[in-house]
Amino acid sequence: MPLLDGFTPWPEPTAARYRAEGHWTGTTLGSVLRDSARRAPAHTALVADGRRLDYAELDRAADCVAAGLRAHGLKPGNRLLVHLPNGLPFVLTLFGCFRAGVVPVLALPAHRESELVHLARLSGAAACVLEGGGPEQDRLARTVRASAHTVRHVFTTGTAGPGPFTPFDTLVAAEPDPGTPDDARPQDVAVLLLSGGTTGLPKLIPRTHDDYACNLRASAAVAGLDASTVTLLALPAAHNFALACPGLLGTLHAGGTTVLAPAPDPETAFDLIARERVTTVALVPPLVLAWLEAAELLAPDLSSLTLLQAGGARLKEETARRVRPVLGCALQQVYGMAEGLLNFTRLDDPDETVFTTQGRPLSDADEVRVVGPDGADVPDGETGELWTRGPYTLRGYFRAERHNATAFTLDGFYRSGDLVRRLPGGNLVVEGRLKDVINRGGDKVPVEEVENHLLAHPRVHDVALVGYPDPDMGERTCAFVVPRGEAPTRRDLVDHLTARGVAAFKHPDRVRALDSFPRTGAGKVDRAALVRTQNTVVEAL
Ligand code: OOB
Repeated sequence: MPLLDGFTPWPEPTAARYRAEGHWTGTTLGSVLRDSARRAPAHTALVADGRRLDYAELDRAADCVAAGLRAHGLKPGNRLLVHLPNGLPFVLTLFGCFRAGVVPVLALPAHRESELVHLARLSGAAACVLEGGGPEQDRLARTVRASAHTVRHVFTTGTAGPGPFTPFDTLVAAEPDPGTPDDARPQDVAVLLLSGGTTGLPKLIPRTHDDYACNLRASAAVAGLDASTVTLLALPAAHNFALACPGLLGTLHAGGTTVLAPAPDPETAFDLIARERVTTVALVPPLVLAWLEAAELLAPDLSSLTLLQAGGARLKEETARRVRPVLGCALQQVYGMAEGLLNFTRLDDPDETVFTTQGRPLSDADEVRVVGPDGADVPDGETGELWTRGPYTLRGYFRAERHNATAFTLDGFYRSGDLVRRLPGGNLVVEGRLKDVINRGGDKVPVEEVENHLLAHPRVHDVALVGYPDPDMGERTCAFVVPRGEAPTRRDLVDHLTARGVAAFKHPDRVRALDSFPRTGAGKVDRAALVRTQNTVVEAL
């Protein structure tokens, strides 16, 4: 029996096959760390916030946090909203949850109260862990607590003065009962990830212990990780790519060392790479570009670096070709989604494959269909929508019955909304998307959500948010506005979104006023025509 209502399990015969074929091994994520700690207790597991923790220390700290969560009345299956930057509290919270059977809901650091309130309500969070220590963080914590009635505890990190929140340190200081078994089962939901790929407000993606363990194990293998690996976590650890593809969890599984970067900028990262002899890092394409530019200028010591993974948005071939000459390491393209399916180019692939494709599925149990508008498979080489199912791909979003009815086929394929081309060797090329999401350099901007916020502005009569091509980011956003009276400026709209607590990456890069929108024959806003207008404007500038 699944512990969580609102979670769609795999059909039992499919689950039995995944177990029989060894994709699901009956492990929990808490034991991934315990196993590595048993193998090499004194090996450095984590470098974070100026501290170094070996595996034994991290393992014990995870037990303390699990005990702390239990002591605060959190029960297996309860949800804990986590909004933390890359740092020790994030890792401790995560493993405390895995061991106590509490389900972390991983908000991104860029999220603000609009997103956090939505996530707290949607998940029915019993508690939150938020960053503390400043008036801005305090305000955020108060808003989240006040707007979600299920929230019983708010834990805050940092050194805030006396207030209505429980210091995170009380969790770390809890004394675990020796021999307390983990409260999690392999088939239970281990974590709720955020979808970047759906229309409307973010959806929650349940990932089970078995499925996520399969994800991180296979990712660690395909990226060639072992105990000598030193991974730099430059992207937010709360994002699937940095968390488990292979990222933090894959490195812990391999018995390597993870270095948490407080920020992904080249200067911060280059220092850490040289100091910690980092071997592996994952980046989104705009960061790959920024690193290439900075490396040419600064000539940093990157001699330890062997692998750069790039994913989250389409990497341009010209950029891909510069990686080895400039950074001196191999490139691996990763095309993944929080919903599950991961594609990687392989370390022994020919250069052409690595430069021009987004790789092929991770597992031989991944089923990928590329289909036309009629739902029939298109031949290799032709573009169609990617549908997928497999041992680590969800069968339904959490508590989203209506959306699930259209997001999945009756036989359980997830309709990704991505337009891809499959080459004869099985590698995929991402060509575009059907879904209403703008991919701003790896940050996913949900069009409908932002439009709804903008419509609430008193001088916005109608609005359409469209993406336009950008050489660095892939795409940026332009809000076309039909004004009510005097047209609002970009600053007006950015202030409006900031006041509503909307993450900054969702703020429009440009604002254009129009008298009316071009319409399609069916009367819908003709977004394609708007994109063309935008391109004309860009050229005219
Ligand atoms: C990763 O995950 P999400 O959930 O933030 O976004 C998924 C979407 C995909 O459906 C696709 O539209 C796009 O991001 N995407 C790519 C891509 N990788 C992701 N588009 C083109 N080329 C790529 N290499 O973004 C994610 C999750 C795990 C690993 C890597 C990325």
